[in-house]
Amino acid sequence: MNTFKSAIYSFLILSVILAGCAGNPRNAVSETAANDKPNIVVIYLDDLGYGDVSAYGAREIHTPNIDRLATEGVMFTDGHASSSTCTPSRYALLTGVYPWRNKDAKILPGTAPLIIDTAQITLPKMLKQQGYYTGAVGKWHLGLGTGNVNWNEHVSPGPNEVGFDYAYIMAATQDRVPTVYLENGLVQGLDPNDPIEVSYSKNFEGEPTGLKNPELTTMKWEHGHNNSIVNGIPRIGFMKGGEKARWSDVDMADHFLAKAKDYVKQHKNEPFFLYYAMQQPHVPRTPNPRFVGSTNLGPRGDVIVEADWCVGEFIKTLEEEGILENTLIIFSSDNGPVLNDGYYDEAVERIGNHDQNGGLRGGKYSLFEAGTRVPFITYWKGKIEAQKSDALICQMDLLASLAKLAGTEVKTTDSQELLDVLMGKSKQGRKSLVLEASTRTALREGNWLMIPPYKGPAVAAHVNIELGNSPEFQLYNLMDDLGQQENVAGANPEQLELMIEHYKEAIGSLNSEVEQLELK
Ligand code: NG6
Ligand code: CA
Repeated sequence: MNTFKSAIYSFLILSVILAGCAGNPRNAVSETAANDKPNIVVIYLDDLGYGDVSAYGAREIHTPNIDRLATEGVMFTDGHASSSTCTPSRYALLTGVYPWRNKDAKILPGTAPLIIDTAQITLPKMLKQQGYYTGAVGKWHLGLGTGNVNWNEHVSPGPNEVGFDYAYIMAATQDRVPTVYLENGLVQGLDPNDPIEVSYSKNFEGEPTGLKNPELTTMKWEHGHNNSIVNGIPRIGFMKGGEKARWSDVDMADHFLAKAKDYVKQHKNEPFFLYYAMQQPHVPRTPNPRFVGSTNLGPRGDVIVEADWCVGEFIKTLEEEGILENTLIIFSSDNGPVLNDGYYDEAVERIGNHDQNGGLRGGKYSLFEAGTRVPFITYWKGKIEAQKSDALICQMDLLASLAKLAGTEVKTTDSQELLDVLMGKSKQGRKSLVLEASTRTALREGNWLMIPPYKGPAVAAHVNIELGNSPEFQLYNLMDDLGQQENVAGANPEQLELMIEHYKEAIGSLNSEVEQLELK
């Protein structure tokens, strides 16, 4: 080959290489550089219990896809939501702030204003500042607008104003109106000639309700949930109009999955963050017909299998797009499990041998362990070594930890930087954590859990869950007694005193209900 020809060949080869790089910017950077800013996906389920996943011990429900994350990643056995209900946990996850610092961070109606301050640093905002494209798909439940939302116009502020470049959401919960999806603040499929009206105080004239028209319902309400009827399901709150925009409950999982997949495909060439907030197994449990009967537990079990399938399909997309190795997946749940949460759906009757709590006491709404200790998994193919971790960690810690991963630092009081723990490189988790249930709080320190005295029922009657209320101080040693069967406050007065002191320091004057308690 003469010099001229070989020069041409070299030029052609170089051109091919460069063209390849231009097509996929990731190829242009070294592997280490690319991994500096991996994609980050938070898969967040709604009311999934510690014992609802087969990797965590479930035998009556098979969750092979979530199990894959758990067995090939870090499976945390002491990972916590910040609260035992939805809104406060999501608030803490996205802001890195304890929910009890914000009096509005409680279960919200579908008409509530946004409770995140738009000036506040958030997980998506921080990642956006680091060059990430940020998106939310699924359940929001953090409020929208500033009050008196007009659902027929652009609804704002919302996810887009707190750091999400893209948002495809349901406003509140599957059991609350409005039963429509919003994409970047706009109700999808809305016919302007059929405007939506929403109220949480009174019904619209002539509209049927679950209370007055049980004959129109296909799912029966047990407590609450007797206002407007949509798709045969009576909901919380009243809604009129927007017929064409109303979601299909049985297609919701597929719908969110499709949006999450599209999002990945559209942003695979840049670092992206996705908050994929599934609606299962919150009520109303409406498995797609493909999943009906996939467990013997009725709809609650079936929607968990459906959610697991979604996880599998989602991972498949990352694989097909060639970005699984460059994506950190964090899987968790917003709070612990509940069986009857207001509808008759056989969750209680068909529970059989399944233990949604995985041996823990309490459940959703509770200060006992099952309220906040949830499946918590980190997975990053080729980067995270498979292991179990008993480190104490909380979803609130994602802000500071993922900031480190993204190459920055955030000033936070509550969120702790535990990136090495998330990555399975360290088992030194938190030393302490304040846990919340409604506005009640408890202190975890090492293996000790201290619950101050609270008025109120020991058991929430309808949901049949022990709330953790007692006229006495409670102290549990979780090392020997994970099931919290024995209050050892009396036997450990010094430990109790110490924890009361630390509790007061941690809570300060910020929790009004706790202030009213007479701490001995
Ligand atoms: C409760 C609802 C419950 C559920 C919960 C919120 C009644 C009687 N109960 O008020 O069904 O919607 O709020 O759940 O209405 S969470 O997971 O979003 O916190
Ligand atoms: Ca929830």
